[in-house]
Amino acid sequence: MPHSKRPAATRKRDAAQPTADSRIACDIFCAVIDNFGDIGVCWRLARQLVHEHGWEVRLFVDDLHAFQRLCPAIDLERATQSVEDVVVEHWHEPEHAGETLQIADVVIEAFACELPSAYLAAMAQRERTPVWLNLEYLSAEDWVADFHLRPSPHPRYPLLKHFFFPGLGPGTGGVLKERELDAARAAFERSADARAAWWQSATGGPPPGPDATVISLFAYENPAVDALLEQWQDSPTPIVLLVPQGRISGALARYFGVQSFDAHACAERGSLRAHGLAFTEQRGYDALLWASDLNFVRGEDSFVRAQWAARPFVWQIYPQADDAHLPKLDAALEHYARTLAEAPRNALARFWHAWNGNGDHAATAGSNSAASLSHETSAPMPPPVPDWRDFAQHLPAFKTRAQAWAGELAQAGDLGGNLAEFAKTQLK
Ligand code: TRH
Repeated sequence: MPHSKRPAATRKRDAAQPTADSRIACDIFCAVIDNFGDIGVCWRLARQLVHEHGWEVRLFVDDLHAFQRLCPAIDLERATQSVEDVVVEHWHEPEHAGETLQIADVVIEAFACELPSAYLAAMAQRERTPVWLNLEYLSAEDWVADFHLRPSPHPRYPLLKHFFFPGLGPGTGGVLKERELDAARAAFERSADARAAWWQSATGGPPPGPDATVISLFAYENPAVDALLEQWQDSPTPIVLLVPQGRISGALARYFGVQSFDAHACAERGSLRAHGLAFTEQRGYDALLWASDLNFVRGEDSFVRAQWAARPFVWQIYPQADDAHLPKLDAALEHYARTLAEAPRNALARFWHAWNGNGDHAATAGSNSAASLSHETSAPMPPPVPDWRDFAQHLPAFKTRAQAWAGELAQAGDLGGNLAEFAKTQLK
């Protein structure tokens, strides 16, 4: 079953746990639309299928630059390379993957990217029909469980595609979680030395004292950030802000009146001390979440990692046309905030919505009088202001809930394991 012409490196299984399905060959196709989430999810899944399930994985990706940001071992010049026992193919044009015509047992098209037509035709010719999965974007909405694993016959070829839906609840594909993740977090939390080493390498100094609230900020450009920085500056207790270099860095630079706010930047104003951090290799991002008391995350993969970090978080969802993302934000809140008491639940919803620019929600919830007023007078609505004091008073409740939620989420199962199990049932 394995790909016949694999580089020898991929056939080595020293690092992998050999399992019953160790000979399954899998091709993952990833077209990078924007940012890091597409490749972030595919890279995580590829590694997991190799190292936890013993599969042979080729990852076709069309943007090696984006990939290299979270995996510095990627060589931009190489068409084919083996990294951590995953064969990485630079998918340079739609037909490229068809050249080799080595069709895998399991073919995953990520996020509805289109398979090369020659590859698709060869899939139909293969003696043993491959298992074909479309890995969808994560949504916490209820309909996801109904559509998860629905088959869809190809209109021309005798091929069946199944839709694999990640989700936060039972009956969905779950979300990615490596087997050793909880143990790695526990080890970091237990070890004062590991934490001190992390702070030294990330910020050049020791960890802050226990009275400080440590906040990581991974975000898109956001008009609400200035108001939040001002509130942190005026906070009665110290705030230490950790900002990985990226789309929000310009706002920090403007706020502190400096040229840029990239790695190694450090600035203070009032109670707020902010550090610019280097964008790390993907595994390194988890430690930032573990080192913080509160995490601002975005998109898909960091949103999931924040949940496994079992700490309070604020989600900036990937914005879509016509506010199509807002029901998804509410669906996530419904799961995550389900068992919170009314006051913290409402404060959480207000804050998340304000951070996502949704003044309507803040007005409905009665927290943003400026927004309510302009609604009545039909003047253009000012950007909603996230109310830090309103949110921060509930941090202990959010912390307790975050810990319980990580346990609940685990019940949906790990996406990599769920996907491997399903594929095996189809390969029989
Ligand atoms: O980069 P994103 O905004 O990606 C988004 C989402 O996936 C969205 O759903 C999708 O539609 C859009 O892209 C096209 O956010 P996300 O999903 O959190 O991905 C960020 C990745 O970057 C994640 O795998 C973690 C990783 N990362 C690092 O490797 N190092 C770092 O220092 C940081 C901050 C992140």
